[in-house]
Amino acid sequence: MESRYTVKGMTCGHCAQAVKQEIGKLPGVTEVSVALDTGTVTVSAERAPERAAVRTAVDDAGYELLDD
Ligand SMILES: [Cu+2]
Repeated sequence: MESRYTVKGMTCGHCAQAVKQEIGKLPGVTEVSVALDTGTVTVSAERAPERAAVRTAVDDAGYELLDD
């Protein structure tokens, strides 16, 4: 299944890569894609990761998960 999040502060491919890498470490996540223009992060996973875990991953990458 897919979940979408909005992340603040990503400006380039390196930012996107950092976020992809951290979220990609979460259990069950199979794919992470980033749309830089909107800050939208789409996560494919066997089951949706806990929002708190996604928040921590985004924090670890150095960015901020926005509440929708
Ligand atoms: Cu960047």
